[in-house]
Amino acid sequence: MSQLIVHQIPGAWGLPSIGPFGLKLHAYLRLVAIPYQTVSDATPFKGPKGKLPWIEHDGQRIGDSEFIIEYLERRFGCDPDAGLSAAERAVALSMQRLIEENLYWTMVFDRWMVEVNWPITRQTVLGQIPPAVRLLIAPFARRGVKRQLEGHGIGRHSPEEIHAIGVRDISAIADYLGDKPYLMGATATRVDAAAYGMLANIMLVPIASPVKDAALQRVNIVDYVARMQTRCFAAGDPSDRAAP
Ligand SMILES: N[C@@H](CCC(=O)N[C@@H](CS)C(=O)NCC(=O)O)C(=O)O
Repeated sequence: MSQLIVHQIPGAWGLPSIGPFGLKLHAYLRLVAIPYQTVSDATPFKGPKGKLPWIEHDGQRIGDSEFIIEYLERRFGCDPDAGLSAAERAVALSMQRLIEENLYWTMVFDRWMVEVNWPITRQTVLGQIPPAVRLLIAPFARRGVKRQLEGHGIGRHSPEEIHAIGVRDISAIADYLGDKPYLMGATATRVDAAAYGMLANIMLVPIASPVKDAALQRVNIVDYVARMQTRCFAAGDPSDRAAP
């Protein structure tokens, strides 16, 4: 079996990927102990969906973190959600959608549209692109993201409204987590990989945001992110191990 290669947004700020879906995949792969290697791509365009992350494995190229995880579960027989009931799976999926389809866009807004954050995003998220080219294409990339935000709908709101939306999502995550170690109870499941990938990319990065401030004020979320970090990364780098 060939090595699993993950194409991702590069790591920075102490995170192995500063893309929430790439970091989710790192977390998932470590939860299920599948060895992998990463390649940081300067742009998302090479991937089968034109987005990052995507993987190469056994001659196949698969895009989208969810489709990648479904492939891995079929291919490697892993299933961190095996202990969940159908009703619990439904709740986990709803929570994941809140995180990936709503909270995500508030993070994109803060990184790309908030003036004080833009130079940091340009320097780091586009950091693989040679500086002279980066300065030329950065405004086009930024305009593309603005169009995505408007297409989603969230970009039509004021900054205050967008931040209120993000803060509500953070509250919902914190209230649902309560005093459980992981979102669905005692064990980490798929949704925790998604939640960690997003929350770490909001809370542990030098991007100013009221959404980040709200998350940092919820002690259970701060502890949860630290718990996931230890759970997933304390054992070292699985790319050092041989492929199964
Ligand atoms: N549903 C996708 C979302 C991936 C995604 O939105 N990736 C972003 C980076 S975090 C991307 O590649 N954006 C570039 C673009 O949209 O042009 C997944 O789960 O992988």
